[in-house]
Amino acid sequence: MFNKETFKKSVKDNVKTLYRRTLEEATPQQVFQAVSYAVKDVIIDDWLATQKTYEQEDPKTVYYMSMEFLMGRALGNNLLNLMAYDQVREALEELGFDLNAIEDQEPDPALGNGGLGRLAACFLDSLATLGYSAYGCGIRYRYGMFKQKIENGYQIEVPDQWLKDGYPFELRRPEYAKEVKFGGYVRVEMEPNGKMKFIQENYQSVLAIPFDMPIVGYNNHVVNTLRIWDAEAINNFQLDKFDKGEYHQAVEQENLAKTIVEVLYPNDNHYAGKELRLKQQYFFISASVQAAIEKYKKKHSDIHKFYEKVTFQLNDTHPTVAIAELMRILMDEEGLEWDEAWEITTKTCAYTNHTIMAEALEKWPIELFSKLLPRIYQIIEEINRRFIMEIQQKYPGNQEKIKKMAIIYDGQVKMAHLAIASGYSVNGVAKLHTEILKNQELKDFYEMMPWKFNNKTNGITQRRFLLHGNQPLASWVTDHIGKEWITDLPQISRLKVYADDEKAQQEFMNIKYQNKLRLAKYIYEHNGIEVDPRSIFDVQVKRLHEYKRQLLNILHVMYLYNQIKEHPDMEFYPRTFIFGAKAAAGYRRAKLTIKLINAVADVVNNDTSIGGKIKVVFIEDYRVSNAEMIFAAADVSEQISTASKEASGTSNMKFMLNGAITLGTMDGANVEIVEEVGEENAFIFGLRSDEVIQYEKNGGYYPMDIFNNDQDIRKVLMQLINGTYANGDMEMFRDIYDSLLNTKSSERADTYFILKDFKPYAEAHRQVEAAYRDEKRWAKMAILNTASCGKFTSDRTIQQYVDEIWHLDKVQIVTEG
Ligand code: 26V
Repeated sequence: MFNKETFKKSVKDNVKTLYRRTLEEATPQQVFQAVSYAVKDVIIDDWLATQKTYEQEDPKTVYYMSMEFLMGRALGNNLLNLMAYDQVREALEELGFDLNAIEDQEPDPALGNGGLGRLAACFLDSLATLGYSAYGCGIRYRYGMFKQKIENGYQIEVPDQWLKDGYPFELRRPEYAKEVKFGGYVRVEMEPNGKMKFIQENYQSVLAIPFDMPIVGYNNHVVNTLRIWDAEAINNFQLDKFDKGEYHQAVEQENLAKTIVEVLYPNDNHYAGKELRLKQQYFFISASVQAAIEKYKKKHSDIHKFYEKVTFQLNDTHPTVAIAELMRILMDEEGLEWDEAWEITTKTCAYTNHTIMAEALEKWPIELFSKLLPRIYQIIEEINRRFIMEIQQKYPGNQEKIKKMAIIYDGQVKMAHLAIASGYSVNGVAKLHTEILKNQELKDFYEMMPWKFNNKTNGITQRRFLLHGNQPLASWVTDHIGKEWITDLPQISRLKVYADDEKAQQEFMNIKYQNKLRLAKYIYEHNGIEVDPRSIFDVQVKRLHEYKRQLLNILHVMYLYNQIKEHPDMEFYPRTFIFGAKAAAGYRRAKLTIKLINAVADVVNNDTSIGGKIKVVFIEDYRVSNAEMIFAAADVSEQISTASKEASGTSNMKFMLNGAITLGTMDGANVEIVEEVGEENAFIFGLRSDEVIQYEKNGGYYPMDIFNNDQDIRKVLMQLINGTYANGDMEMFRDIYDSLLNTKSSERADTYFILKDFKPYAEAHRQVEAAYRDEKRWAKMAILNTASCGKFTSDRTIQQYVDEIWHLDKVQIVTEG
């Protein structure tokens, strides 16, 4: 159990042993380290107890395989889940420190890009809190998601050195290291019993070293493990190799190890076909699959029943080589026949699809793939051969089907096809998304194997995004309905009775105001911009991508600004438009959109003639830690993707939890948010997904008609090319102008229907303004949003994965004392 005095002593001892200093002499970073080590000590007992219970009870385990885990800071979250937050805060106060300031010393472990990586982190939290045996398996990137600096309005990428001071919540486990082999060739040998033996030769290999991070469940003593793999050279550089001509190979192995885990690819929804990325994929998958089999064999003698105790969830196609790696180990190392290995594999692996953006589909050139992973490629060829036979059996003579569904076709290995053909489950991440998969993108697969397809609408953890991120609101909720919501979010609907209660409304909006003050202070300190906390905080934070349409948002700001300039006396409720977004380093149009947002901010924020009615703020380096504060302060949640393009979205749920109101399209999980809260408590506009899909089938629409017939829109677009926001430079934003009207390139004009949705969007904004003026109405809507978000907890999502896909056993940890 947690003891304050012991904890204080432990912190003091830690600074002494770690830094040979007294607490008074320690730097803030050193205090953070000392506190975190003391917290880790508290965690270790539960961690051991959890492992022991798992060994005794032998529950089925899910391995959540993911290239990305966007964890965010651990210290505060761990303390909350350990039920030790208040005591530690007091202990530190007694030592003269502020826990919040110490939390701010922690780097954000940012081993992910956006939604997909953050979802993995929420899932780990829910798995531990619900008491399920689970491992997260991933990569310990030396450099996580880049830090974003804004210079002269442009994004600059700066390396994220999250490990430079050492990370206190990880544990190196060299005793579980695994060898991973790349390249070479496969030699086939005939064994005396007539069986073929496949031996990889002349390969390069690296040693995968696991680092474990504790995943603390809420108030239940469960501590699961996130296992991320580091790479080391296998044979430390041997000089005697020099003479044997193996010198080069030794150097190459050394380099391979160094580069393989060097950096997270900062792409989101865009596939680039880089060899190093395939190396990363096979590296962590081979190590993880080996570890899972080794662990299973410690307790079980019959490998045929592997799937009864183990399941692999593949987070998108990035970990899909797990299928072939499992086949390889079962056949080449465990000596199973193809059919036996296939039965086990297909009952072990399940796949989640996270996007329908065609540019994100992973396809590897055969040449590259077979060179890097010769044995794995052979196995995939055989899976493909058999799968094609199945297709032919089901659709005799139908070449079209083979062309559309084959795993290897046109010189490419298609990872999604491999995942669908070889897994027992394929799921989308929101109702609409799953329907689009079944009826459009993956139609042929669905027709052939409908039983594999299912939906698991995403969710988020209320423990990080309310209990930790918005402590005033969390306390208010608990004061009104008790604390059950922390582990049973649907209980939050009991707040509905307060929606019309004037006192509750005032308290709720006052908390929102306090959170807006906190964000205003942050903005002032980071951007030097003064924003009015009484203005409407209208927020769009997410990765920058054309389909998410930050461009629609900023074009609308330009339109509003024009309106105010043209009609200085018009009624206008002050608005603060807040953006936060990283663009992939090579995504030029996305980066130009960031520049445009900052250029508009420069002009609008400094135009004294509009009396501060509009402010535009671009928050630098949007990440999990500042996200928590941003959600808490938002009035309006911008969820304006082109309908059919956003698989789910999860920031929409975090905003809702914090009482922000959705301004959005009928896309992704927005559809289900509206279902829960009612259309009257959200602002919905724009084309529906079926309309978008219909237009796309017909080759698009003519944005030029809109440009010609609508002078407001025309004026805004002309301002992109007349230098209004570019100090007279008429070329700076021309690419954006062209993308909307397509005066040249071969790409379709306005691919994302920005002009088509512009006026409906402006109208929705007018409704937002009217609603906000009516304070009671707004407070009621805000409370109802918080009260209606019960469905969107990742606890519900995980329970559905457990019930409908994984079938795990629930475990209880019994601790001494
Ligand atoms: C895709 C790719 C493609 C290959 C190269 C690098 C790379 C890196 C990341 C991704 C992930 C794209 C998919 C993704 O993040 N999808 C998002 O998943 C969220 C969780 O399900 C969902 O809420 C978002 O709507 C969806 O865009």
